[in-house]
Amino acid sequence: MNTILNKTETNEDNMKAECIGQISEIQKNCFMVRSHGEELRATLRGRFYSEQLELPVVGDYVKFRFNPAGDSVINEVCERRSFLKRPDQSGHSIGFVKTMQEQVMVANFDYVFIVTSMNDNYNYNRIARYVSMTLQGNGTPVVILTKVDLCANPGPYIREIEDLSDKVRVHTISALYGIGLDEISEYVKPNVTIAILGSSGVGKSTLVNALAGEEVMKTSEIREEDSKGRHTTTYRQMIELANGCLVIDTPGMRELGMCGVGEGIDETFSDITELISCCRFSDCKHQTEPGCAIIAAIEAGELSEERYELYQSLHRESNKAALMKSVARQRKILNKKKR
Ligand SMILES: Nc1nc2c(ncn2[C@@H]2O[C@H](COP(=O)(O)OP(=O)(O)OP(=O)(O)O)[C@@H](O)[C@H]2O)c(=O)[nH]1
Ligand SMILES: [Mg+2]
Repeated sequence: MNTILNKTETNEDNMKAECIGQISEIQKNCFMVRSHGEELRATLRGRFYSEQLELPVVGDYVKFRFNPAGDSVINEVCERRSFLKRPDQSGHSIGFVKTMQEQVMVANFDYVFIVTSMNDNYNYNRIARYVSMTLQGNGTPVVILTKVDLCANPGPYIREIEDLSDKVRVHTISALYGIGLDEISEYVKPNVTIAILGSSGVGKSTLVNALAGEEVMKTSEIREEDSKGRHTTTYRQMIELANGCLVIDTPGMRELGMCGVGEGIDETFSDITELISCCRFSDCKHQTEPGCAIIAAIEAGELSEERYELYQSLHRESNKAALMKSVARQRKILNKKKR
């Protein structure tokens, strides 16, 4: 499908040809495009800015015009088969969002490695968000519990993740000591793309280095006082491993909002959605209605109240953000009309 740069063509032919490449790195307005095994510098065509088109992200396939004498020019972003997005509140506090938009973080991955270490960083609620976002974005979530060499008893963490969702798989590793890497090698295959997400300091780049077998990413020690990372990786970067697997390393995320990921939440909590479909009334609010399968499951001890509360709170948050996004969009349209 890809019209890739043909090196036998003359420069003039190349100038006319539209090629397809994949964005491997973005720094300010400079885009690195991988095409035909080479990395090219490119900038965006003016209409991306004048028409406020969605900008490419790492992992995106783009159509570009090759320029052998300097920066190539990206004309168009191809359709994404998977993507992760989060609300971008542009500096406004959550109740006062005027310009809320969604920001796509990475695209066209197969797996999302949700990386967390088994110390203060571990947060069940955050993992549930990552899983829901991944499923919503058409990827397969894999939870990677790192630094197993420092954890005396990883069992409870593993069981908790296994109980979170039947859509997620979990592995414990120590990238530093090479423990558990065999298990995850089943994902690391040619033509597979893996996006690696998680907080700063959990060992994302150390894992990338272990997979690459050399130091391709810089790493640094976490702070002693609070075990937090130092935000060593500062931009998203796609690395091709020797076997042709693509790995996207990302900067540590501070917080993770969700917007319009209702289907992903339902997929994560498929046991709850299945129960809901068994309620006697299709508009059941699961409060006092007779024949409510949720109430019955909680009473029978088959569904914990905490799990149901988490499911509801994630939906509330996702719906609220989606509403704010639509208000912001309407406001933008009105403002345009006024001008
Ligand atoms: N003991 C132990 N330390 C690890 C392991 N993996 C990573 N570390 C250490 O954790 C620290 C942070 O690792 P990084 O790979 O830089 O973390 P990161 O997630 O990429 O952090 P950011 O780039 O800031 O988002 C480094 O000192 C690593 O050596 C592990 O499996 N065991
Ligand atoms: Mg890093």
